[in-house]
Parts: sequence; structure tokens; C-alpha cells
Amino acid sequence: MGYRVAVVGATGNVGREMLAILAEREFPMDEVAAVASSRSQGTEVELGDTGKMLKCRNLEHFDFSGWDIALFAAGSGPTKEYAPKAAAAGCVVIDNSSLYRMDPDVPLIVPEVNPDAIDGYTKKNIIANPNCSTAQLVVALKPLHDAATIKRVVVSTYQSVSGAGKAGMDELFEQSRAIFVGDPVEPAKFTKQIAFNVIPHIDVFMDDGSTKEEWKMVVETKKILDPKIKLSATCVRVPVFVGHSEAVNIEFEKEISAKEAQDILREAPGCMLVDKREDGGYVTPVESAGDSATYISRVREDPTVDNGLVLWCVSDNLRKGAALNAVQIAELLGRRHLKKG
Ligand code: 11C
Repeated sequence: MGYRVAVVGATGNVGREMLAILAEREFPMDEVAAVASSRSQGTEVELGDTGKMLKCRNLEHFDFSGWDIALFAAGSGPTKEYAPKAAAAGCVVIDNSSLYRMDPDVPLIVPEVNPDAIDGYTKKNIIANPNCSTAQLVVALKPLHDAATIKRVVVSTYQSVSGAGKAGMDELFEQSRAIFVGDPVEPAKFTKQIAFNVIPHIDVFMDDGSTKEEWKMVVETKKILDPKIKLSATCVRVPVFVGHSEAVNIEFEKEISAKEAQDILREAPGCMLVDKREDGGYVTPVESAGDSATYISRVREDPTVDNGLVLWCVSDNLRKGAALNAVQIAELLGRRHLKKG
């Protein structure tokens, strides 16, 4: 016996990836529903590459009662309206938006990092999925924190355009084409030209001059991993279609060598160490796309601080950063709370 699972926002980048990962990981399902806004009603989406086509159902009229789990990838507006309705109908919501992440009554979960926190989901029947740039970061930091206690992190991100949805991917493609044929370049989704450029601005500006993407990395890392960790982030959009990269400087309380860190990361859940210290002996976002791991390369000591390390971390932002993490949460929920069969 399996679950009845609804994917809300099924036609978007993340929603499609959720369907693909449910199929790929053979999540036990008796029924799966693709749910989307009225604009997409009747559109067909495939359940991964199974060949099974699902006709999108209208979120406005979808009755969540009798459904076990709803994976929401619908953005904050529709989520605000429909997630509480789904939760009240007895369906556990796993939400990919930023809406509930900092709600003290909603667990914010990365299964490799803080699985026990999921037990608090019953307060609202909602579980939050972190921001993509946070998810891969905490997967890499957790085993190192356990070994040597992290005091401070300075992270610079190199975030792909798929983080801004299909419109972001289309804009990179269209601007690249326009530049090649000599057409004018017109930014729309992004604030400046993204093709052959980088933009140090993701999400809205905050009062202190940081952006909300940077703020999310700070507060989400504290909630998931440890409130004592200090973190400074600079988040940058780069002309890459899929895969976020991060250069991470870490200061620890205890001494830890690069060799010790490599040995720890080689065995750590969700991590894949590729660190050959030779031409090409590291992972780039293109190689991470379509994969589940958080790749770690370029681990080295930072001689400018006590107990410092630097590393490079890459992951598919649509998978570990969003859809895969959501399905892993559903698996964890199944193992610990919603047992079937
Ligand atoms: C980006 N990280 O790359 C964002 C996308 O809070 O879930 C995800 C935003 C979020 O633009």
C-alpha cells in the first residue's frame, strides 16, 4: 500500500523535477496528482520518464482531503492561500517556498542534517524545504561541524539561472542568441544582462544592504544546523543553466586539517568528494546537473585564520536544492510518522 501524493506547481521547473524524482526513487504511491494554477489546467506533465502522463488539475478546486502528502512548489502567493487548506484537510504539506521556513512551528529540514526536527511537523502539518543555496551548504558543513565545531562561515555563491525559474533560463538563452546575432539585449527577469556577465543581486534588498537570498542563507543555516554559527554570504547570479556553486571559508573552534576534512567528507551522507588537486580534478555545475550529490572539491587549509578551511561546493539546485530534498523529506516522514503497508 502506498501514499496519495499531490505535486502542486507541477508545470514549473521544480514541480517537474519533483515528479521525476518521485518516479526515480520509486516513492511508494497509490496515486499521484499533478496540480497547477487554472492557466495550466489540462496541460499534461510526465511522471519522470515513465511515459505516464498526468493531466494537471486546477489548484482552486482541488480537494486535499484523503491525500497523504502535498509537495508544494507553487511560490509564496498560492502557497499562502492553499497550503493551510491542504494541511487543515489532513494532508502533510512539504513546502518549497520561503513562506514558512522561519516559522517556529514549522520544521525546516535537510534529512542528512536535522532529521529529528521533523517530529515537530504536527503543530501545523507543514514542513519547510530550505533555499537551494542553503541546502547544499549545510550538507557540506554538517559533518565538519560535528568534527571540529564551526564558529564562522564566509560564503560566496555562483547561482544558476534556473533558480529564477524557467523565465530565468529562457532569458539566458535568448540573450546569448541575441548577442551572437547582434540583436539588442533586454533584461526582464534579471536586473542586468545575464549572458556573458554576473550579477551580485538575488532576491530583494534588505535594509542593511544585503539581499534576501543572503539573509536566507544566514537564518536558515542557523535554524537547520546551529544558531551559534556566524555566517556572511554574498550571492551572485551567473550565466549557468543548472547547478549552484559556492566558495566557502570556514573557521572552526578546534583544529582540523584539510586531510581530515577530506576523509570526513568522503564518508558523509549526501556528499561526494572529488578533490584531485590537478587539472580538472574538481566538479563544476555542468557536471552536477541531473545528479543528487553535493559535490565538494578544492578542500584546503586557510592560513589567514586559526583553524580555517576553504572548500568549493556544487550541487544541482533543482534537485538537492529543491525537489530531491522535498522527496527525501517525504521519505523521512514515511519512515518516522506516516507508515504504510
Ligand atoms: C535562486 N535560491 O537561485 C533562489 C531560488 O527561497 O526558495 C529559490 C528561492 C527560495 O534564485
